[in-house]
Amino acid sequence: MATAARKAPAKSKSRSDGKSAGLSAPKPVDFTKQEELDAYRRMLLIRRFEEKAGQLYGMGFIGGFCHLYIGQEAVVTGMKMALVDGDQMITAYRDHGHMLAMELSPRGVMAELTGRRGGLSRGKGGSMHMFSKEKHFYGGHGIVGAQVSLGTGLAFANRYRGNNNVTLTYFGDGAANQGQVYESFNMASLWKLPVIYIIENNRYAMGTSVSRSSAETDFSHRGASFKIPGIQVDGMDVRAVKAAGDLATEWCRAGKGPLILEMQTYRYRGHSMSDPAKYRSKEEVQKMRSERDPIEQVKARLIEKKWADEDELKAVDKEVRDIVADAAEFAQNDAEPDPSELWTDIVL
Ligand SMILES: Cc1ncc(C[n+]2csc(CCOP(=O)(O)OP(=O)(O)O)c2C)c(N)n1
Ligand SMILES: [Mg+2]
Repeated sequence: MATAARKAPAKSKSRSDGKSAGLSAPKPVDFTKQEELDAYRRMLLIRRFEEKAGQLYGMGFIGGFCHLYIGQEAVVTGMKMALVDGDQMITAYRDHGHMLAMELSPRGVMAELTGRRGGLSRGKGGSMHMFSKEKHFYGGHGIVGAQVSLGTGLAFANRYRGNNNVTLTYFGDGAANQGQVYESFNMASLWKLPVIYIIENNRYAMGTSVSRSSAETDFSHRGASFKIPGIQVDGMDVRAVKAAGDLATEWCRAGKGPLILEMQTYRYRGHSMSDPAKYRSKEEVQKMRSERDPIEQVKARLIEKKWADEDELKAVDKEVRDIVADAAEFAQNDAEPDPSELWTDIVL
């Protein structure tokens, strides 16, 4: 055997992670009082909405699949705070929080969950299939990883049109092992597309933990073969997410191409409503809830800085609960789609 073949392979000098591109996770931005209150209200709306969706599911008003976003609220909230009008978002099936973050109507989302005609897809799409071109929200996708190619296509259209908008393409730690993700990475990097790949690492894909399913568990490195830099972000701290969002949107708008943000987060509920979550301990969930909860973190800062007292925060909660109660009322009483709708919106 030739000697050269026995030599240890030379270490690659050019790692394409965030560090080699001069990137590292930015420090959490200091929020103003208004930003803290805004983040608190937005995250609370998602939390209360999802709690209500869980209840309606239990009561039989919602059928089929329903994946709740409770615990992950800081991710969509912080990222939304970094967007400008016209920026787009696309995600998977754990999507109600993304819709509310993009300001789709709570009534429209809830009525879609209950399959009523006032729903955003006129009651025919359900939890995983809602869209709003007006609000630049492109779904809601049930096929794991499929939205990554679509999000890359949206970014391609933005680049082609030269409109300077960016596309947030969300996917999970499980989806990060899908082949089409890497085909998309290749094209996005080659053509310097303005897309931010946001990997919501909530530590599980259905019942499989990241350590059991992924050879590389640092998801910020997943773009290395395609020269896409990435950074890891504390996805439970809305300020850290906003700081990363600012960095990433500036990066894309400067024409530097795609970027990966690994959001380290956690889902409190099971994978879907039918998951008894036996693959993890109650203590693990309880620890995250009590020590890292994204909403409690903001609340604690607001109180510590004397920017709001308990009564003011209760009033925000009441306002949010009223919005959710109204949406639930509507979603339970609105009519079901007319049977003639069976023959509309069908691609033949
Ligand atoms: C192509 C495909 N394979 C498998 C499934 C079944 N499935 C639905 S969700 C899921 C796990 C995905 O986990 P992750 O990407 O981490 O997202 P999370 O649910 O944690 O948000 C799987 C395997 C699917 N919907 N589509
Ligand atoms: Mg996951």
